[in-house]
Amino acid sequence: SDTRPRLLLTQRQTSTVMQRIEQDFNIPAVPERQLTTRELLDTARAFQPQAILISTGLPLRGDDVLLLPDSVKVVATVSVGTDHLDIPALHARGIVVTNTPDVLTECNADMAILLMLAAARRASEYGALMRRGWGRSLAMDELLGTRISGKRLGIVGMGRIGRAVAKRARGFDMNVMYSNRRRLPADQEAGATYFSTVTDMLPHCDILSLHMPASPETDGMINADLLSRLPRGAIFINAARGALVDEDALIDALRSGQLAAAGLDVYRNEPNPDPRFLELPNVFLTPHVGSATVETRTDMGMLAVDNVDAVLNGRDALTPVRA
Ligand code: 8YV
Repeated sequence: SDTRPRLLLTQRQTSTVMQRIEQDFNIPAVPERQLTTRELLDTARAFQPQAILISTGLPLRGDDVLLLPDSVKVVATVSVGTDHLDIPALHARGIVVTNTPDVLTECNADMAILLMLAAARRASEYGALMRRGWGRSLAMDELLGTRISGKRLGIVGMGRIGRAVAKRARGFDMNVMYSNRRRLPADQEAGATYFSTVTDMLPHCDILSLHMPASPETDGMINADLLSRLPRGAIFINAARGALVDEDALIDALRSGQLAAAGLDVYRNEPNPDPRFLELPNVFLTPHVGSATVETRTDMGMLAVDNVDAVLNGRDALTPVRA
């Protein structure tokens, strides 16, 4: 009989990660698409896994946690964000929870810069024009974007990703500011100026970019009041979490010209974002792909499996999520 530890996969991983998993673990059939919460619980009850590999888009909260079988020792999420999981409930059941910090920092920061450039330089509109048939030279003053260099970027949340964005933005000769619960030591500020509140920073931002986790406290924090404090014609970037934003307020600000443009990788309702976003010409939209490179998704999967391996062998997890 198979003595390898039982691992429940909730979706396929990159080929490098799959090779390792198929060699080292006993796994049920690999799902075609990401499982739903219900399917995860049904499979777990039948398969009695010691470990579960999960990711964003598969919520495991509240009473669902109570329905996990006692066999489960570790839930490893292939993500840095943990807002899809009920951490206290998992800990109360004695389950170790791990995430994948650091390995996706660079790719997520790249995504924020991609969104910023695309929004400022009207990438959606140019793309749409090319597909319609360009046909005639653009006038000297037609469909002009906004210069990035020299502009003021406000970063909300100066963790690992915020700092990586600040570093990149400095390379574009931007003036970088940040707001964070606490001021960072000078050598970690990446040349950015500190504001103790988002509210105080907003009037100084040509571009605003979010880099904090979603939580009950930050839900909808970017609301109509805050958006109205930005200079008129500012640009809004979100490669963090849709739940940080009041999307009605965001759509109003984009329609009224309070915001000139937005670059969004995340939405409140994934994978079916508010259809009103699609009607706005001045938004550049991507489908939650900040970490979606071969290298980073492989690093994330490997780190998740390293965590499972550590816990099932009685060692400390490498990157545990603490209470
Ligand atoms: C997703 C992310 O996890 O790490 C995060 O928090 O949002 C992304 O990297 C990734 O799409 C896999 O779920």
